[in-house]
Amino acid sequence: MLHPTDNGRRYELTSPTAMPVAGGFLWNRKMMIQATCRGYATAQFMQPEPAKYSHSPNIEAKTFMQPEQNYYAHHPGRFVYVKDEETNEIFSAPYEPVRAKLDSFSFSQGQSDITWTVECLGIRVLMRLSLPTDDVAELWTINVTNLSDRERKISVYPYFVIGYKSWMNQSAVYREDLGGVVASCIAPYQKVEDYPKQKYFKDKTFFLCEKPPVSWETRQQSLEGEGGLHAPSAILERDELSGSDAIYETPAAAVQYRETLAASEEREYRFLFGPAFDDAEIKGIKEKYLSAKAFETTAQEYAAYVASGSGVLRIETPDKDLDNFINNWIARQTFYHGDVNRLSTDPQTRNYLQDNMGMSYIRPATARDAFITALKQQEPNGSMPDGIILIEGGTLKYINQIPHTDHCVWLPVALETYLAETGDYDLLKESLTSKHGDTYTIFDRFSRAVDWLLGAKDEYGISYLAQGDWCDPLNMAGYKGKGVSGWLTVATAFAAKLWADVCEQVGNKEAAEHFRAGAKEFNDAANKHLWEGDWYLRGITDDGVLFGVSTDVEGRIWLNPQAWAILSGAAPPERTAKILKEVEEQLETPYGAAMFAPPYTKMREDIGRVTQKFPGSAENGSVYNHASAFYIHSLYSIGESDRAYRLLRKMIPGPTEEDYLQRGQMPVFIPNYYRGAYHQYPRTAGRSSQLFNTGTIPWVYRSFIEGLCGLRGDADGLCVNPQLPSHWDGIKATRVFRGATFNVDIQRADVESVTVSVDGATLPEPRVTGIREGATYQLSVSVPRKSAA
Ligand code: CEZ
Repeated sequence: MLHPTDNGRRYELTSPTAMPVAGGFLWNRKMMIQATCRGYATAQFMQPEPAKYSHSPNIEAKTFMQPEQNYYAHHPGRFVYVKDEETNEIFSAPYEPVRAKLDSFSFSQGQSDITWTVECLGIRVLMRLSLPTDDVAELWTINVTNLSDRERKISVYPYFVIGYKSWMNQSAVYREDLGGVVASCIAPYQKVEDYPKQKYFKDKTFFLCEKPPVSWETRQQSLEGEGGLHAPSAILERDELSGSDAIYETPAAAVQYRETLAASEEREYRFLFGPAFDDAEIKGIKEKYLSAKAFETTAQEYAAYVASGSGVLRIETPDKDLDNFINNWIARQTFYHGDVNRLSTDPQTRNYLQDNMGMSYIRPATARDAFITALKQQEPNGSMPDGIILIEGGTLKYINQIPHTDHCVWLPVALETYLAETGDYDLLKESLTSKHGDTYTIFDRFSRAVDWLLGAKDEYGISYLAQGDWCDPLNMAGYKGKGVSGWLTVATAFAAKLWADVCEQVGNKEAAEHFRAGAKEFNDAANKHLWEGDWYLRGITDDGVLFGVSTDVEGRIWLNPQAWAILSGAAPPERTAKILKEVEEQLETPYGAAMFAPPYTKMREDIGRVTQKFPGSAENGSVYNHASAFYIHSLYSIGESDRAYRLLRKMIPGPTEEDYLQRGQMPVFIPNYYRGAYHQYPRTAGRSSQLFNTGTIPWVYRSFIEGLCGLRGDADGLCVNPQLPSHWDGIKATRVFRGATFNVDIQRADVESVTVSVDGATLPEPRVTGIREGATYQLSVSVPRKSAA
């Protein structure tokens, strides 16, 4: 049903019904498309705000990408109907809208393309989607082959959804001169001040055909008729499509090719689908891309673009499915986040910094620029805004209009990874004038951010929560200005500790002491006021009610305060032991650790929106992978290798069929959550959100690099401290680090502590220094037979 091909570089699903919403995604510098196995697609491009060219049949809300996206008959999709002209039977590729019983089916996600191959009625249809690197257009190749041993007369009808473009003005025509359907609209607006911006919108949707069709249909209703999308009247009841225009009617792009195919004969078609401003742009796109040759070179260029983000780690472990994910998919997802910032022009500050933390492994120069871009927007009081504006004249939207108190935390956190990877301490010396006109060095800006955190506390020394911290919808526990966050208190301590380490490293002892003292104060306050029974509580409301405590029937124990209390050093060993036990008992499920449990079942007005989400979905007690990844990182930080690995492995779907079916997702990305509520709703527990936008990914990558493989940089070397799960005897890894390549062979041996030899010579300590760019090193690493844990 689901298996890797091409050495794990592709994953193939051979049923359209077993995991009906499973899909994959492609992106380039200007667009993103998420496509499902059954043929639905959600595409967005930047102009510069995210926009669509293939719409649903009614007005769509503008919002962030949704988890557990629902699909329905008229959902945007890319389909090919095939009609047997002799029997009038039809089917559609890849599966929707006809849902005919297919003889074979394959949906295959590759690194830089997605293909669907289906066979039905003795005809094979192969659909292949690829993107250019820098333009907004879908490149489709469709091959139709006669598999029977006789001549066949068929009609082939690609049908690409354009949908409801505008209530002001929409239409579509077939343009002989351009060779395809062109739909036009005026994107709706009401404010006069929007006109100057919108007049340059790419309001046209084109569907261009390399080969002229015999007929076409641009009116959605006429295609569908009374038969419905699964049995369209225009196809079943007519020899040819009607060729009608859509005049203030919902547009569609459907064309017909009538073919007589000898046995085994094949036809190949190429199409371009996308948005444009005007005819000239459409003509330009057509000339640039619509030919066999151009498709080929574009695919090569795009493959090279994706490969440019292939990261720094290859592994060979006893778990081949894990290797596939790490070697082929995790860097790809990291690169997507860092290169296009989730297709947002004002990413949340914490997302922006963490996505760029991931970029430290992919393209460190981009991460470096991100610190500069973010810090140029630092407030005069040292705090960070809720979002980082990436375009001239951009504004803070949606969640970024709601005050959160945690954004400064992510500066030292992301910097730690960047410095470990690059050793670029010079960054801190640069002087930066912010958009508010103040000038400080980057070092000072970090200090100011951490000082702001250290100051944002109540009389007990606990951090204020305002309308949310890392948890966006935790919006009503602190909105009156009194409520505090247990997590942020230890997160502040951790941030201060990380920053103190950097201060120390650059020789600023005074600052190091100052921030260490700050970290200690917050840790002490946490231990004094936030430890309640056997774990750290989540917060205290505006009215002084403790939550995330043993007396809570819902939301009793939250993962984040535990993970960060371990990271910050707040938790002494005996408390850590209790935490580990409680997390395992109360939060762990077969799909990972829940963000808290039990989920809320009704609104708590002193906690907020999070309690209104469906129990076990998103922040309301799902296996929210981002939170789980923090916990895993904390486990590696204290040598809890087995626990860490167990949870890490659970983040990747599979490899058993049962697990794939339950999650409903291919192992080509990590989603933002799997459903929790394992005890309340076992039927849906583990189900993937299918949303590949998530801060999880850099943390997981980091856990593999620094934790499992233990190959982490410091100011001038590579430290080696692998933490293999105890049931593994050894692994091999290839680590690219500061321009050098390390082929690492890690084996258990009779050693007391980790021992490293480089090119045959044993090192005095497990740390490689004097690394030469361009060099290749053979590292032999011996680890003790029993892990320290
Ligand atoms: O957004 C994420 C944020 O992008 O939620 C995380 C937060 O740390 C990330 O920065 C945890 O709250 O507003 C909502 O209720 C949404 O659910 C967002 O909180 C959530 C969505 O998953 C975004 O895709």
